[in-house]
Amino acid sequence: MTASPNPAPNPRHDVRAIAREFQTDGEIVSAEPFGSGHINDTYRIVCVSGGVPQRFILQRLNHTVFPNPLAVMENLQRVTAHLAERFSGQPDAHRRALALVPARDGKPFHRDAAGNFWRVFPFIEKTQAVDVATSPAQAFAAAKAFGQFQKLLADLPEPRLHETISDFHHTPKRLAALEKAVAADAFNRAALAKPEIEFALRHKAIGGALLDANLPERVTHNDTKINNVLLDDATGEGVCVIDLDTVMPGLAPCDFGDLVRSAANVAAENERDLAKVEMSFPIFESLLRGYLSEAAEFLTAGEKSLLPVSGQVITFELGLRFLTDFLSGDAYFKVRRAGENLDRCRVQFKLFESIRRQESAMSKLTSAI
Ligand code: ADP
Ligand code: GN1
Ligand code: MG
Repeated sequence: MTASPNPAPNPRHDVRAIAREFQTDGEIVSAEPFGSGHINDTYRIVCVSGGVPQRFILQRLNHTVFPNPLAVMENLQRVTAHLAERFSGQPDAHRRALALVPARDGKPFHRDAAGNFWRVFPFIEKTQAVDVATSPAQAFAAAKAFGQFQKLLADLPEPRLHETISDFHHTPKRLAALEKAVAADAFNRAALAKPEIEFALRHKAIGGALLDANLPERVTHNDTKINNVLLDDATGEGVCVIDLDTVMPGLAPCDFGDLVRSAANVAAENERDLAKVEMSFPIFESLLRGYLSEAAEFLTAGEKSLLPVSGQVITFELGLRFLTDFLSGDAYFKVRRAGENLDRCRVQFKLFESIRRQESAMSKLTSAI
């Protein structure tokens, strides 16, 4: 399934005028909402210079979600520069690392009069982002790209990256946030989500499975859903890892777990027919093989042994986050319809059960590789 357009471009933003604040050549001939990310406002811009069109991504950083935009931009500059250096000299190097187009004043972002932070990236041509993996080969390619991403960033020079969202994958704190939202019930929605709230409390024990394992801190992506890697139209290979706002210190199995959550679910993230939701074992196997094709050389035995449970943890955690957002009036994740965050939560909890049922098979396979 190819990423569908974002539903609600914000009419308050004059995106063409904002695009003109960046060092792009020529006349801006179009600016359309693009992609299906849940957080930022993303537009595809076409500039024409000397009759030649060139495409860019123009994006407003969601500063409600990322309270320190300068820290995000600093991380982004360091990470993209490091990746560019690591890919330099290799075939297709210019498509492999996300790059920033500077603003006219030389800064890596433009701040508009309302205080919004905007940035521009060259559009990575001849690629697609998919919301659901359509084949094991596609899952392998995506997981390999994220494994390579962790590998290439292992020697990012000091200092430690900023934590752009604190406790992002701290599942017990996510549960505490849910409990707070239930107690406040600010939108009178708790009664609509009684079974889901009970489910969350019943399964809280899974929350510490990665955090309590004393794993090494690494530079991780933290948002490895499958539509955050661009796949080559011709070869299907993972070309470029994108959406780098959450790249920060983290745990390697969290990245693998989010891949399982997003790519091994055969149904859409907001599917209403829960009978369709399950984890595909062949996709899991391809994710594992793809990820390990790059990560096996640096993972510790402890990290590797937690890969089979990581999908459960991150799926449970995202279920908590969707539920909390539903109860809090949909302030965090973009929604296209009323109740969408509750539907998304139900999908995650159903998927969690499916992943859990397959735990011993996943462990057996992981030990055998
Ligand atoms: P969000 O944080 O809202 O998910 P993303 O940075 O992931 O925002 O961008 C949303 C979507 O825009 C991506 O899933 C992808 O489809 C598309 N996209 C983002 N950057 C690029 C790029 N440089 N080239 C091509 N497509 C891109
Ligand atoms: C968000 O930005 P996007 O759409 O790639 C979210 C992830 C969730 C994901 C669920 C910064 O990712 O944590 O797993 O939605 N990103 C942030 O689809 O919260
Ligand atoms: Mg994204």
